[in-house]
Amino acid sequence: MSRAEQVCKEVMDKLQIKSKHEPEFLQAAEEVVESLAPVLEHHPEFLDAGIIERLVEPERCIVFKVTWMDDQHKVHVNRGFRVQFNSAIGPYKGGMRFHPSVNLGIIKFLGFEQIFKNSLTGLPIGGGKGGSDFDPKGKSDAEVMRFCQNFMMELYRHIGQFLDVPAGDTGVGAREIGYLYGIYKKIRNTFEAGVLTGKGLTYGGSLARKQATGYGLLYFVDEMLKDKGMSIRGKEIIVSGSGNVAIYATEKAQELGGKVVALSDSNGFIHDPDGIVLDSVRQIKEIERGRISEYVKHHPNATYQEGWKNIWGVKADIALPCATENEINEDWAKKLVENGVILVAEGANMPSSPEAIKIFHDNKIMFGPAKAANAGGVATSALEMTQNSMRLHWTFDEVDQKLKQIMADIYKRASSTAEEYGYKDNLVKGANIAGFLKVANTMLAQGVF
Ligand code: NDP
Ligand code: 2IT
Repeated sequence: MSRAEQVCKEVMDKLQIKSKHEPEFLQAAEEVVESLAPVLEHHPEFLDAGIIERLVEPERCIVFKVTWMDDQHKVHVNRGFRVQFNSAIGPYKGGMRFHPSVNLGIIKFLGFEQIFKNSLTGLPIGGGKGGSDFDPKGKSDAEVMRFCQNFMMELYRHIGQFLDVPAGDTGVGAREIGYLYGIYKKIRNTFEAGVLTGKGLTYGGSLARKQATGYGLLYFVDEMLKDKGMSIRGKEIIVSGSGNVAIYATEKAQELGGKVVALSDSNGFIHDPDGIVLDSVRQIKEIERGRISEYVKHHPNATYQEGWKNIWGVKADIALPCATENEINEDWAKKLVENGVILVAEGANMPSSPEAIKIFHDNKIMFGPAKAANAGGVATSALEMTQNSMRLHWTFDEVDQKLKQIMADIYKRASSTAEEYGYKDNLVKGANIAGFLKVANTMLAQGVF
């Protein structure tokens, strides 16, 4: 075993013990650390500076109580989190997730991924993530507002435009960001627009941020296909989820000539062989905050099936997981391959298990990993911060063009890095290595502390 392999093994052995109750974080760390041995062979200075040991330990984890009152005046207590993982290349940056499954391990996995994703964007943002086990589903606007206000009552002291800039993620959209920003402004008595991104357009939000993750994913897919002499036109596509990422991935896929035939939520999935009518989905999910099953009432050719993971049994050319982590396991990956899928790209964070990724690679399926493929959201958040600093707005087209260029650059960097290190066509390795190099070199330049 080389010195590099030895160090990677020791770091992971220690982490397995220290983080044994954080399986998602261990999964994310394992994949990155496993990718790095060949890089470390060429860079003993990273080993001397303890870069790997330092990378897997968050700079700061904040866990706090959030007390709020529902509409019946019943008192509830939730847990709030902010993990400030790595600030080498810029202020901590990453979304906040409100979902009952949230715990420290989930936020650590998301914050860890964010370090490399943010590095890949080429923009000056460090890695962080936050959230709460609060479930916004079924809550009134007033309840969500009271929760957000009480959440910010503690979070405000840990964030700032030059310190840590949260945004949305699962369960946190424009409504929540509005409430969070309003109360932050009140507590601080200052209009510090750059402290949050994903804001409304009337108070410092960027055009195209709402669309950015989904659009960016399709720009990335377009690059992957173009590289192999193919295009999205005429391809049948399945997209899991029906939230922010899924809706705008579907919109761009349709614009590029693809046919999206299935979408899901956490209850089940719809299959529309005529192609999904996005206006109906928007009405149900964005306006009524309803269930995807309602779609079939308006579209008699479409079918609804309980069990959201069964969406991976639908035959298609392209699969875009855009719901949540570990939604594609080994068996579903085999099913996708059996059904003739040619490309899988991740809109969600870590939606494919390591075994699933291996199946895709072994079967020469084009695979776009989350860190690269869904980086358009956070990249556009960084563009929102830029506009806030300049105190001006770019047009939709200007932001969209920048996003397209960023996604093309990420694709080129991930694929050329993969090739350089002897992993041609393995974008998992390419993204991990390219994302790592910028952060590691910066940590080296900044010294040991
Ligand atoms: P939303 O809350 O807008 O939508 C999530 C969607 O996934 C909903 O349709 C939800 O269904 C469905 N879902 C199915 N199973 C689960 C589950 N177990 N846990 C949570 N959701 C589930 O979130 P986003 O679209 O913003 O995020 C989706 C994924 O994309 C996440 O992995 C997120 O981390 C990632 N991401 C988001 C970015 C962003 O800018 N928003 C940027 C980059 C990545 P239901 O309505 O039934 O809950
Ligand atoms: O996972 C992600 O990259 C996000 N949820 C977006 C983070 C951001 O700061 O825009």
